[in-house]
Formats: sequence, structure tokens, C-alpha cells
Amino acid sequence: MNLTSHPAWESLTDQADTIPHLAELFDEDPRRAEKFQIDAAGLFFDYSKNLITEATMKSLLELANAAGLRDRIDAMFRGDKINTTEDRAVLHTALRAPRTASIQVDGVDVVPEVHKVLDRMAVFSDRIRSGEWKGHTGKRIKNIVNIGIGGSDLGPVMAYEALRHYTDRSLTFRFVSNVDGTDFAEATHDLDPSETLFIISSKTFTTQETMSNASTARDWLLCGLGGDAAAVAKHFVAVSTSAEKVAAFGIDTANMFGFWDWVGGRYSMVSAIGLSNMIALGADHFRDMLAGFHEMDEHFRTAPFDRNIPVLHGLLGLWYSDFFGAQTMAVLPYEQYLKRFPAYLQQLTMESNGKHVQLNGSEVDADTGVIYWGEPGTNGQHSFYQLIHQGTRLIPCDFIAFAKSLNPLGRHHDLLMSNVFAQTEALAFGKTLDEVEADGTPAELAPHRVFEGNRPSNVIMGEKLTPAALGRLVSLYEMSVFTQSVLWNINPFDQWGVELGKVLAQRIIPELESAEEPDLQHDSSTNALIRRYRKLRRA
Ligand code: G6Q
Repeated sequence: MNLTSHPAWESLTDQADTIPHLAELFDEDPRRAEKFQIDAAGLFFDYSKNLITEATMKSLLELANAAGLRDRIDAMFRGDKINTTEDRAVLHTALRAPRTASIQVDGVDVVPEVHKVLDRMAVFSDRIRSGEWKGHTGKRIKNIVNIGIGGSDLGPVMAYEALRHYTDRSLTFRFVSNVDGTDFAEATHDLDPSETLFIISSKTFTTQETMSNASTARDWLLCGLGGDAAAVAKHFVAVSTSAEKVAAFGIDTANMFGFWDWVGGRYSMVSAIGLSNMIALGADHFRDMLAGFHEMDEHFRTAPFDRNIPVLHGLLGLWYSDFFGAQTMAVLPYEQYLKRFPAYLQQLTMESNGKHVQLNGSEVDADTGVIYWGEPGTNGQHSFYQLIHQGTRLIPCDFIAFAKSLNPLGRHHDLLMSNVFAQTEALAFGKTLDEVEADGTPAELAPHRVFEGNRPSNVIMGEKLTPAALGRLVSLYEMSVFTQSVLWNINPFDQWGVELGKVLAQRIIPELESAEEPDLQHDSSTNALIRRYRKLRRA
């Protein structure tokens, strides 16, 4: 049975139509805040300013149970091949499991393998950080450039920015992802090749963007170091699942860090894909981050659903998407170091849950996928918050904040945090026409100054942004996305939707590069665009 025909779904449809204003809900129940708050796994989750009652949560939890969430969680953690369209297990949780754990895939315990790679990464990172590893000309490595895209880029960039406070400031880190040559050129223009290490991060080692950037990097290096191909060994390492392809590229497989097909790209930042992060942070901090992930994983795996932060967070996302028609959600970190977190979440949520068919191939019958966007606070307040407060669309918000600043400067942190609390308050309770008029606002201006309120938000608060706190936060969202996928009955671990464009681009490349005018067989628009490009390029 599709969940949309479940009685709880019908009840939720009614509840969405009749739910009182948040101001009323808070007035009615002085204990509302404590009812809808959880303090677990190192994070405080306040979801009381949502358009929910106890009955709503009961119905949403009923749906979770009806969808078999418990079994699906167990299946994922156990290593069952739940990525059915690719016939793979999904075990990013094994990447952060302690040494003492045991998780079997096809009869093999993967935990010792995971720790073997982590230990090799730690040795390598220490050699770079200590200066023991030297470049081809004998100079120590000062610049590390990660070349990768999608899941092999977004996690490392986000974590590097998020944990910059903990990084070795004597090293420079750059991230090249786009096939647009500008990305490579700008990332390397001020670097000395003799002091630069490239990490080629690609699960498949076939990705067009990454392979193009990797070969440009090799040319750049050899050109800068006099053309001796032996230099590659000291300036290139690889992170991949394919030793064969790494060797074919010319990187010594002794300098390759592996991972496994049961690690999805967008879930891979805690695998060897995080090598640049480990070099930046040092192995201990990297392991602290893994421990934070594991703490939230365990909370998700073991906590009852009504006390389970990722489950509740995921259900709330579904509530607004499917019962209120919310088209997007804002993620608003009041923590400057999390400036890349919204971009990271976009891949996690949209590539995972942007699916139109269920696991059995039949069409879904509810909207799937949550569209996240956002900017760090308070900058967003001076730009798009207007629409969230007074626009016509419902945009539920996640506010993320930490009680202690990593850069305590005078009053800054109290000012920052006052904005978090004020924004959630303003969104929820607004300002009525009576209140506006009581302020003495002229009648013709009064409607412009009314805030309807009743705009939902979550607050996710931690003590301080540490490597462990980042791990907990990312795992929270990963598991929230998983929860939603189970209710929508979709596969969050494949991404067939990115394939068609790649195939078509392959066909178009020779049409752009051929000296002869190509015989174009596309639609009239694509044909005209290709012709115009060829003409303008020559001009
Ligand atoms: C993520 C996707 C995708 C992938 C990139 C890079 O889940 O699979 O973003 O990470 O396409 O792939 P490679 O690591 O194989 O280069």
C-alpha cells in the first residue's frame, strides 16, 4: 500500500488544513517548548516552532512505522544491499565505526579494511604535515590541491571551511572541481609547483571534469619542474576505488588510498576522499570528526523514533513538502565557518531524494526531495529574509548555531545569537495589525508592516563547532534524508538523473572540436546554439 492511502496520511491532510496559528499553539500549552525539544548526541534540537501538534507527530510517526523505517535502518547498518538499482550495500556508517565493530559485506568484515586505510592516511598526513614528505626538487610540500567533483569535492570543501579553525595554517588548501579552466587557473596561479601536492579524488577515476583537471595539473607540474615525468610520483596521490585506472594515469598505486563501492559519492567525505581534510586537520581531529558522526549514527540507530533527532527532522521536512506544498527550505547557519554547508546539503538532499519512481519502479504519488538553500546568518537577513517573513510562500527554516564562538570578539557572539532567537520568534509570532497600529503607524502603511507569523523553523544548537560537532551535524542530515527516502519508498543512493546530460555532452564534444562544419542532427535550438558557439569562438 502506498503511504498516501494510509489513514495517517489522510489524517495529516486534515490536520494541515486546520492547524491553529503558532501563537495560539504556544498560548494554549505552556509546556509546548519542552514537549518538542530533544537534547541528544551532543546537539539540542528545538522543533517546537513548527506547525505541529502532538497529534501531528503521532500521525507522522505512524507513517514512519508503516513505512518500515525500523527495518530499513537495521538493513542499512547491517550492510544489506539496499541500493537496489546498483546492487550495493550502503555503509558510510562503517567508515566511522570504531575499530572494535564488525560489519559484514558479502561475508567479509569491512571494519579492519576501513581502519587500515585510515591508518595509512594518518601516516601520509603526518609526513606531509611534518615536512618529511618532500617534492621532486627536495622542497617540502606547502600547498595541497584536491581535484574532484560532486561527492569527491563538496564534502572536503565544506569540512575544510567548517574546521578551518583547527587546520595547519602553514599549509594552503585549494579545491578544483569545475571543468571550466578558470577553476584550475585561479586555484594554482600563485602556487609553486615544487611545493604543491595534487590529490586526485575520484571514486571511478573516469569522471570527465576530474580527469581533465588532473591531466592539466600534470602538465602544469611538469612544465614548472622542467618536464621530468618522475616528478609525478612526489606530487600526485590518488583516492579511488580503481587501482587499475590510477596506475594507468601514472600515479604509483603505493600512493593511492582506496575505498569501496558501498560508499556513495555524496556520503564519502569520511572515507579517503577526506584525505585533504586529514592533512589539514591532523589525524586526531579527523578521528574526532568520525567519532561525532558515529555518535549521531548510533543515536539514529537506537533512539525511539519520538526521541530521535534525524527521524523527527526528516518527518518535519516531509510534512511541509507533502502537506503544505512547501517548495524549498532554508538552512541558515549562524556560524561563518559553515558557509559551504548549504551547498553541501544541496547535493545530499537533492541528489539523494530527487526521484520520481519508487523502489519497485512505479511512479511516486507525493512530492519527493527537499530543496535546501541558504547563506550564513546574519548576511541572509539583509537579503532574502524579507520573502521568508512577508512573502507568499512557506519556507521552513533550519537555524544552526553554537553557544561558543571560535573567535570570541567583544560582543559579537551575543549579537549573532540574539539574531537567531529573534528571527525564529519573529517568524513564528509575527506582528499583528493591532500591534502595528498601536505603534502609531499611519493607517496606509500599517498593512505593509504586518508580519503574519506562523512561519515554522527548527533550531539546531551545539556547544561549539568542533570536528565532532560537524560530524554529528552532517550525520543528522544524512539520516534525515534517509528517513524521508523510506517514507517516499525511493532509493536515495543512486543518481541516474545525472547520466543523460553526460552522454549527450560526449556526443557534442566532437561537434565543437571538428575542423569541418559538423552535420548537426539535434533539435533546431541545439543546432543553432552549437553553430553560434563555433562562429563566436572563431571571431
Ligand atoms: C555522488 C555522485 C557524484 C560523484 C561525482 C564524482 O553521490 O555520485 O556527485 O561523487 O560524479 O564521481 P567520482 O568520484 O567517481 O569522480
